[in-house]
Amino acid sequence: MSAVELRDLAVDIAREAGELARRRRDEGVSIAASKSSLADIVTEADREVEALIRARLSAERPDDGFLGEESGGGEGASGITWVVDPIDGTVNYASGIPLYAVSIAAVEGSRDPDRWTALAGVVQSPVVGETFTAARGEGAQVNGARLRIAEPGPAGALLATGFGYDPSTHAGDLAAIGRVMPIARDLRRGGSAATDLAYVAAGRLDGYFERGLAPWDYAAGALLVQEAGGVFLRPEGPEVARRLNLAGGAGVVEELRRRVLEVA
Ligand code: LIP
Repeated sequence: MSAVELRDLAVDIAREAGELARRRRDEGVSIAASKSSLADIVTEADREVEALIRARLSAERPDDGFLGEESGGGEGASGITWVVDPIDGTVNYASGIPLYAVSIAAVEGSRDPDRWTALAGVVQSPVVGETFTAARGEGAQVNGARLRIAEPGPAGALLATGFGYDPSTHAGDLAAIGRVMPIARDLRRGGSAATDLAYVAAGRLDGYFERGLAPWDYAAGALLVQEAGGVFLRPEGPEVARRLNLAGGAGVVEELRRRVLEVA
């Protein structure tokens, strides 16, 4: 199956999954559990949507591997692994904020984000009605329109970031924001990494930085950014557990890297 065919399969599944998520939200959301901290929640819908995605992929591509936020992973025999965040922006979703996305990516070669090659990705925004798609070497689109990253204007870069669920990390993140603001026109904290990355690919944001994302948060969005002419970078640094994730044009990414990591 080609990258385009993998993309098209992911789109079909993401649209069905997005509609399920939206329907469950309208019916009322129940929090199933907290995970790494009280702030890190999972809803019954997260689990149900991931089960739908996993079942559809298993039926269509039984030999592929799976790596999902809620149900973990299974090795495949095909060399292809599906990396899935059923509802990225779970806190938004549980709170009734309509900025959440289904993120599905197909990667090959390894299950290690530093070594895999992303072939296809989709970020589905069910409430806004936008389907962001990319196939390796085929560009990136939103609802069929070609995506291209933007460069900052004279007022500075419109940037996005996020904070982890561990309150003890927030002081360091806020200090990093203080070092970044001199190059920013403004800062957004949307609450969905996959959506932030899709917006960088669409030129709506000039750059994005956030520590400590999970592979399913960025697997699809990173490919969108790259196929839209941008850079997605996870520089090695001292905080291995909270690896920095950067996206944008090359100049913005380098400036963010220097300022967040405090390197010359
Ligand atoms: C979320 C990310 C967000 C980040 C949150 C969380 P989840 O993913 O999309 O950018 O700031 O801490 O990781 O948990 O909603 O799938």
